[in-house]
Amino acid sequence: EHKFWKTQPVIQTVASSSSSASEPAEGPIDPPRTVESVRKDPLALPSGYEWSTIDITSPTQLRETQQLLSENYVEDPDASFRLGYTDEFLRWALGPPGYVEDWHIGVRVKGSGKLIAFISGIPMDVGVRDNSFKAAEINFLCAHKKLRNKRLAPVLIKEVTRRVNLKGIWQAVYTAGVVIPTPISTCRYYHRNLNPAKLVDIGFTPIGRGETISRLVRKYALPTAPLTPGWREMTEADVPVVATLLRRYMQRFEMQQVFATDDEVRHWFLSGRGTGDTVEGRGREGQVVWAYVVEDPSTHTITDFMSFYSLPSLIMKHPTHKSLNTAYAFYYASDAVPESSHSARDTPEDKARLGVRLNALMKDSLIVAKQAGFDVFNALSLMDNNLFLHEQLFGPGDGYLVSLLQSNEATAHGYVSCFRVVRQNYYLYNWRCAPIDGARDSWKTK
Ligand code: YNC
Ligand code: MG
Repeated sequence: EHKFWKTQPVIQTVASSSSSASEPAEGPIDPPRTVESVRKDPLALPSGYEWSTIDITSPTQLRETQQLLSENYVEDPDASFRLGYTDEFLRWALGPPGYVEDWHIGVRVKGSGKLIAFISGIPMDVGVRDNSFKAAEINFLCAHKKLRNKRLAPVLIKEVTRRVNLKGIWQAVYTAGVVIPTPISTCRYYHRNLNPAKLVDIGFTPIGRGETISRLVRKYALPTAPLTPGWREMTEADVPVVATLLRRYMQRFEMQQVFATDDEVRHWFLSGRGTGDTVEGRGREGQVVWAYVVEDPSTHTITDFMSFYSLPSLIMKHPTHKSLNTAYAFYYASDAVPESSHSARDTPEDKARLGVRLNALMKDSLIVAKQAGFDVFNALSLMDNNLFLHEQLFGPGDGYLVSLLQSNEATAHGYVSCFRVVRQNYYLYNWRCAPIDGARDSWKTK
């Protein structure tokens, strides 16, 4: 069992809660090391393959990576949907301030040069309870379908670890649909239907007995323009105040991405906005991230911030529909929380006040996403999302499409069937810590 993972500095077993007094403190699992002690030469690959660092500023190399992922990355169990990362998305996700080119790692076939595997890291500051540390966020681990079950993944993981260690960084964060040793947190996906006719047509939303498309259309109908006074697109000038609002809000959670610099805020919320002209309500050509603020019309104070990103899924088995246009809730912040509050210490009044605000923000996000042509809006059960998921008609991903098709109850609750990753498991590498309740967790994977 877990021949590879049992050799790694990860939490191996969940400690029993009764023994918490005798538990070691939160912190690194491995003893401290120096960069000099890190091996200098790359891990050995099976013969016929070679390492190849991917330069994300090269359109050709970006395209090769996009191609590998679009044919071989995460899909649902019957291969109906596959995550459809675009070139623009990869440039955004892999290129934050201070990114290390060396951490974008490809494997090619010697001779032909064909890219057959990939893994990436980006630098990230992580906060876990009372600690914060530099880490790598590991993502986009992918091996070509013909090279599965050959123990290539452990080689990729060890190589990215080596390259991260060479920069004096000893911790990492990552998420996966699979359960390996040992999740520190688990979140569930929720889906909000924006385009009932299409979602039914492609088999994403089941239509129960006694249900009709027109009833679903009525149920999920939205106004055509945002409702909150002062809601507008975030601009460059908003970066410092959004950064302040976000840093304060993130302290509510037990584990977070720390936005240490304003440049990171600028990157994550403004750089992925595409280059083309805005088509009224429909976004720009190649737009990945969508970010909004609420500016109080009388005081001109920025009171709230909201964002989501676009990650389409490829529809594999439908004659006409090829892409499911999916928006994913990203970071948000609001001043409707007490100063230096923690979500676990909210009073019922705090929760009620914040709930009103977040419902308004999410509703406006759904409205702009619908206007921009998104079919479905996804959100995880983390941060303060539980305050709006139900009211905004999000349904939990279930993954059991067939059984849902027979179940009236499911559609009555507005459930939308899930895209493979029903749950997202959160992991830390070389960091021991007690489990974190999903809702206390606010680091968003892409
Ligand atoms: C996975 N997703 O358990 P054991 S998520 C981690 N994350 O090891 P083989 C995984 N480990 O159990 P295959 C994993 N999937 O024997 C498998 N493993 O100890 C482990 N899918 O290797 C697995 N992308 O090469 C087992 O498996 C060992 O051929 C088996 O390849 C796996 O990006 C994979 O879902 C994922 O392309 C490449 O299935 C392949 O199946 C594939 O025989 C479709 O590997 C795409 C997909 C995964 C998306 C993601 C996060 C990855 C995190 C990796 C861990 C990072 C650790 C921190 C490193 C830096 C440290 C510092 C400092
Ligand atoms: Mg393999």
